[in-house]
Amino acid sequence: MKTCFFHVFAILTLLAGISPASADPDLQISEPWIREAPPTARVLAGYLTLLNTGDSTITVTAISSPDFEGAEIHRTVIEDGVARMLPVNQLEIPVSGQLTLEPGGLHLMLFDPRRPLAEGGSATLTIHRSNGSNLTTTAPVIRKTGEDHPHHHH
Ligand SMILES: [Cu+2]
Repeated sequence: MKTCFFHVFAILTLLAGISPASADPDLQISEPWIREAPPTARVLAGYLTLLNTGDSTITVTAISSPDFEGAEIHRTVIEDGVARMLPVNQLEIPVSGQLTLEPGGLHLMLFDPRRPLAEGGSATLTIHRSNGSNLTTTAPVIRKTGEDHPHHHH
């Protein structure tokens, strides 16, 4: 049943004619990206920044992707020195505010890619608002090493 649901969802998305980067007058997406993972990885992490350019608070109820079997918004918290991830049910972006999903904080967990995703590729992300409108963006897959230890070239 789960597979069926996602199939129907993917078809509906296609029927709706949503282009890779649809527009929303109140919500802007910047710097979407997905961290490259080994080909056998069943979970990838995605990041982006959401900017509210409208005149009322924006509530994001979910972020999904037709390129994955499932997606969840998580928050990383440190408890007793151990990093844990907690599911986040919704995101609120205040007027003129922005919210960034980034390594070590809020992030998108993307489960079971439907096709190989390596650096140079990309996946579609769909942002679902509480007012029923959806916004899609294309997130490139980027290879990055340790989150806190960027590569230095000498
Ligand atoms: Cu997570």
